[in-house]
Amino acid sequence: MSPERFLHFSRTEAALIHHGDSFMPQASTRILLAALLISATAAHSQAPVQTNTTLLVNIDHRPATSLNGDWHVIVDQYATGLYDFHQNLRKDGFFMNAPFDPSGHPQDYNFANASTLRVPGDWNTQRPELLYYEGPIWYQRDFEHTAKSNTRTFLHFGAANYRTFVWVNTKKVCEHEGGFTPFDCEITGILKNGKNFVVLSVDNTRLADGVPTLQTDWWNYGGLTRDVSLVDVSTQFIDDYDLHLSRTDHSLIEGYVHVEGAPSGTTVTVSVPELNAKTQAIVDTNSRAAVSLPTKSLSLWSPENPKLYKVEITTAGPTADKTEDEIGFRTIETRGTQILLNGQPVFLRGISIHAEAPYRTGRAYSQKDVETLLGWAKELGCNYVRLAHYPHDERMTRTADRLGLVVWSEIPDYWALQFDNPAVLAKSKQQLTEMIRRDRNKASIILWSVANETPNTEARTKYLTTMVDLTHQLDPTRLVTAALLVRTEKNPAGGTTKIVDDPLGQALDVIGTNEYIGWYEQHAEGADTTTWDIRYQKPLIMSEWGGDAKAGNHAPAGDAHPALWTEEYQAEIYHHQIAMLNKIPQLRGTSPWLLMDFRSARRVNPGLQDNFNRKGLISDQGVKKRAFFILQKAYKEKSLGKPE
Ligand code: GCB
Repeated sequence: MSPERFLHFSRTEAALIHHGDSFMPQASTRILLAALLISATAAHSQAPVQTNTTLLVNIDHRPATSLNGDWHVIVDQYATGLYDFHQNLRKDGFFMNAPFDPSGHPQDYNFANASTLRVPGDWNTQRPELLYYEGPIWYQRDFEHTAKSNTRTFLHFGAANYRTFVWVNTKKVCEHEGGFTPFDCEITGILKNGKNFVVLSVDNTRLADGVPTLQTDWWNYGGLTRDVSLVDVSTQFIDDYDLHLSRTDHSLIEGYVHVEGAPSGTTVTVSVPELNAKTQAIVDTNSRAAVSLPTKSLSLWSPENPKLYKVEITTAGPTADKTEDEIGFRTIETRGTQILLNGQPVFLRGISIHAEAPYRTGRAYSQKDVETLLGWAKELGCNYVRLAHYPHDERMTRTADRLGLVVWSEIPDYWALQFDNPAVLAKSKQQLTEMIRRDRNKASIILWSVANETPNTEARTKYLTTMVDLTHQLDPTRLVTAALLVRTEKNPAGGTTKIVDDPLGQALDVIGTNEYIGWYEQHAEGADTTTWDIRYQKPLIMSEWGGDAKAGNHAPAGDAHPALWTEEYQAEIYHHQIAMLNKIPQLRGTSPWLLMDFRSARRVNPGLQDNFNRKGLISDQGVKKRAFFILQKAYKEKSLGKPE
């Protein structure tokens, strides 16, 4: 594929940023994400693309008008909606949504007559001809609006993969890069009473300088993959807060509330009615109030007791705002090689999960998808899930909160990013910031992961150490991890030694390592003669291990050496791995690869893979493979791993 193709929308976008006619600067004065990015921009010539300046949190508890449903779409492989025949930016692009007049000027598009796609939902699994599509698709829909005084209105996107450009009533309102995190566009100034319309273009073209980059082992599902809504807030509104338990005092809730647009001196009230606890705090010149809320008889959140409290946050004054959340309170920290949840050592019995929809395939987005996936994790005996390799739908972390599953949440710093490219670093920082901002009040999340299987180079280590530092800075209450590659050497006993000494480990609180003994290397029995040399005295999570099996593909009964791809061979891998893992003293968790088969363009072996990675313990059609029951037994009997 030519580099031209990858640049397709980079150019478009660069042009759009300077397209004065249709670009409306954000009204918001808050420079949350921008602050990070501006510093990156100042230092480096290549400007990152993020232009949003605010991001509402707790969106699922706010009164909102859903814009889910059928949207008109135009598949625009040549970006004709933006460029004329000489590749000049069009003034009459599709964003104008001009009505089609058969007797008027010839026009190559007509949204009113265009076919539709469902939102939320990737486009690939909605139409057979879009399964492999990578490029821009235009979306359009009308919506009604009634102006209210003292109100600001935002268009909120749960996620859109990968780059999105948004116009309302022909004015460009925002753009966003990153396929798995939420973003807002403020549209207050351009809304009309009555009928309005939104036109947007989503482009899932893979980019060499994207996050993730060109290679991934998952399907590049494009489109408006999560909820879209219209949210009204008052002119001063609670856009962000962090309420968590103090590590040193398990009866004290602390944190902050940020009130966008609030002058210094504005009062914020935080209360937990069930605990009869209430406090007031005053916002400073940064519109932020430090919160300290003592409680009595607080019941700590844990997998055994996933207690959530209703928390009310209100502001005073003429433009008062109010929001309610359900929050669990717990602490997470490390002590030597232990992970302490609420001060107690814990072993994480986990499974890795992709956001692949069970049964129908495609990107998971619904409550049903989430409950099926997490329901299976519970059935397996898990107290932990690794949500790979990007932030999942917010329903996932909400439901994990409710079900009592601790979560490893990750940004797609996956494989070989352009680690020496500052513009890429800015994109990673942006996605990390958006992930933490959305989910920082979820008790389930204990680990932020900054990367998966990255090459051990100086540039990589510098880049990811910067990411770890930023994570600690944004959220000092949680642990930071990454899934590292390990080195292999022959050992004197004739087996292999796995050496964990990736320099990135120095920066991490918890070491994650992936290994595929029995699949990409050695036979399953190789695990019996493998020893581990871990050069960090920190907790270790075996964040991936496993192998492929096609559900229903069985070895002959009594076969002592089942062939690869059979359920029996996958089961062998699990047997031998479990025995090996139990010999690693500092092992504090595992999340084998993975719960359910998922679509991947790299997996093209006919009859076995057919564009699916088959390392699931469950097939994409919900069929449990033999290895599921082996892991289930180990987890239920607690015969895998020790908390201390
Ligand atoms: C890995 C990757 C994961 C792949 C998996 C595999 O190490 O982290 O994304 O899907 O291996 O199946 O090869």
